[in-house]
Amino acid sequence: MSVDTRPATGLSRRAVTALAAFAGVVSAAVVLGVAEVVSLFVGAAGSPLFAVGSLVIDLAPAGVKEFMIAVFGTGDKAALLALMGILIVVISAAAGVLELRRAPFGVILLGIGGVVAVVAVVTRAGATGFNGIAAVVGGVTGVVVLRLAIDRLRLWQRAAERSATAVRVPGRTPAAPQFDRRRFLTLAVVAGAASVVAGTGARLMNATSTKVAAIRTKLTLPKAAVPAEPVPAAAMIDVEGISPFVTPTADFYRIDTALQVPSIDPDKWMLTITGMVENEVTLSFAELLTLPLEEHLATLTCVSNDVGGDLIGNALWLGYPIRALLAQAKPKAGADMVLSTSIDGFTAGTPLSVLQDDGTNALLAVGMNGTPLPLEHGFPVRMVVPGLYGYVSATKWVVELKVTKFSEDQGYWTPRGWDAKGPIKLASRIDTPLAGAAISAGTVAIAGVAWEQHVGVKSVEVQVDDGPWVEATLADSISADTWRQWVYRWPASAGSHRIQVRATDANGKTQGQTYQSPAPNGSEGWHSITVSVS
Ligand SMILES: Nc1nc2c(c(=O)[nH]1)N[C@H]1C(S)=C(S)[C@@H](COP(=O)(O)O)O[C@H]1N2
Ligand SMILES: [Mo]
Repeated sequence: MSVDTRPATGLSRRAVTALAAFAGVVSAAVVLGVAEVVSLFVGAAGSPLFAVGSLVIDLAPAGVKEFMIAVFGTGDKAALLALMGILIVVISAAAGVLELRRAPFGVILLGIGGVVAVVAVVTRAGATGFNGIAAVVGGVTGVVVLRLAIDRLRLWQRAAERSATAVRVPGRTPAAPQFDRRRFLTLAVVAGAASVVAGTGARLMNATSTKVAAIRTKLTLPKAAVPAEPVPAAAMIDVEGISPFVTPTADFYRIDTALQVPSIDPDKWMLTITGMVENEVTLSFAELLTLPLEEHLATLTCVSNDVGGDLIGNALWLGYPIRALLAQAKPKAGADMVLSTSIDGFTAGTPLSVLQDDGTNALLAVGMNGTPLPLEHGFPVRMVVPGLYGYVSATKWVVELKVTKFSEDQGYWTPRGWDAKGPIKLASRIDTPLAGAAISAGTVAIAGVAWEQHVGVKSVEVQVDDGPWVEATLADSISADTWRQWVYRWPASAGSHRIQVRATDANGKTQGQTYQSPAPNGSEGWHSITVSVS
């Protein structure tokens, strides 16, 4: 009788190497998968795979590029990606083996890969440092997974060795190696599979938003049939620190419930007008662009804007009057609301009468400050309704207008504690000096903005400490739909001072002092700051 000396759960050196290589490949999948998923939130430009590819293209000497094109023709990009894939597998497998045999060089190798990914991402055209977060998070997660996997592999290896040398009872296998084997395999398989599945899904979504962003960049909007007048100099006050009369798009506040910005291909966009109408109307993006578009400046405000807050911006919108589309649809008697729906399910309930009013420039907007709407501001089409808070009117990525009744339908925020109707309240804000600022005695420009869209602001007053209310100088009003800038030149004396502002609207109503928080229908109260003068 011969004795079987093979360990029951033994691991040859070659098997351990292969498993370490496998762990390395899994950790690379984790890097890419996690980065892809995080890119959903920090922007598709955060996705490292294509960023590294385009970095390689940028850095490759001309000769290499020509060689690639000569050999692969129009398949050169696919060939590059395939080559990158092979390189990633080989390098990450090597990182796994290195981590097992020469730790921490495996982690260092993987880390270098992560750094290359971050550099590639942040150096791409249009990318920001923020986009780099995805590769950083991916890289760190990958390193953690590699370390854990290699540790577990070592435990498994040791347990296998122990059990191989132990005196063995026939018919019984030691349990320890199986336990460690399971721990290693579970980690590697679960991390690998989750990364591949989630990463692939995220990549598809990122590819769509990259594609839509490219379509938007190439898009040229038609000229307005009804252009806005240029803003006269008298409508603007030149004081450092005051909100610019037209808010640059990059500084425009953004509020929505979208965890991921919807990506709509304008060729596939379609608006339907449904509900209580004589004629259902459908409108494609191409059709919308052939209509006589109008340009209007309008200030948009969020109902959540607290006293002194910055959830407000003024922009030049290009779009088609919603009243004209409703006229085609012919709302039926009894309807009093238009429920607009975004592609992501958000809804807003707007009074039908406001949208039909000849004096309200409610737009189905395609342009903002001279460019197509940015993706996060509703590309390709959104609503803008002067005089109403955004939550009841300014639906971004809008795809449906349902003519209905307030008694039958409600917008997204209504069952969540906000009023069904949201007319904008009269408000004013001190932009400069900043609260808590230390300033020098002498003449100090106190300046800011005041608004009550669609009603208009008639005057603004400033009070310092318990002094009298003094009229500020107002910039000219170009329409009741935009905010007005104001300034008061204050002879500041040394000491700590409280500054307050209040506005009076075109109807003669003055802002009240009593503070009200934003819910359920918008904040109220005087904006008040304290400064110290020396
Ligand atoms: N699809 C969609 N549209 C939306 C919202 C939203 O959550 N989803 N929020 C609304 C709110 S509350 C406001 S204040 C404005 C803000 O528009 P902005 O992000 O372009 O400034 O969009 C409105 N339109
Ligand atoms: Mo809002």
